[in-house]
Amino acid sequence: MRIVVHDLRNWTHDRHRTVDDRPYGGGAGMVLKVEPVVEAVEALRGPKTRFLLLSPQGRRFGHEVAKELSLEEHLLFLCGRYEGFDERVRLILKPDEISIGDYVLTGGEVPALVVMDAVIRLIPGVLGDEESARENSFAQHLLDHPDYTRPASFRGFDVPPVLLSGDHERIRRWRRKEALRRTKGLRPDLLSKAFSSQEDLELLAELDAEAG
Ligand code: JCZ
Repeated sequence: MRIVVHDLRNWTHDRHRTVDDRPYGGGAGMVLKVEPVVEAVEALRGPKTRFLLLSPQGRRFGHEVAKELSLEEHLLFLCGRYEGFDERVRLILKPDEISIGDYVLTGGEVPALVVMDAVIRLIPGVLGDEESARENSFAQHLLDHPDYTRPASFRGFDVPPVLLSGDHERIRRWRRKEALRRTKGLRPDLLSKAFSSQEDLELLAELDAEAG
């Protein structure tokens, strides 16, 4: 894998290497100029390039999009600053526009890093087997189960005894139940998307039966 950062100013033609200008119609802030952006992207994109633009107007980035992008040969991220781009950038380059969430950042670089990090960990062989097995968690629309490590007791807070039992089947079932508990409590919206096996339905019934 190779990560390359490009400077838009390399595709300017004036001696000040100008990439931004004032918006037609007036108003605060600056807009990225159409010529350097279009020329840069045309120079950098090839037949196998997936071209992405990070902005709050994009479709929402999540696990499904990350999986899709992890299969691509070449990703090209266009990161704006200031007020964003001359609209003709979108009309000419037809980017796949992506948002990492409903908040406004100062530029597209941080969103690009977020997308890159989420995508890179899904590329086969980038992380070890143990970590990639955890892909299952969000793939199944569930939050992770709680984890503990030594010591077995700290300030009166004990590790759940089942985790010390050595009974792998009981541990697996406990973890699944706790993942369901967390998801039900913190992100019920995810649970409604999750595939529920017969075991999940049993575990959810157990949670319902618990007091509190
Ligand atoms: C350029 N401001 C690019 C993207 N999800 C999200 N929030 N904020 C952005 C973003 C903000 C920007 C630019 C100027 C992306």
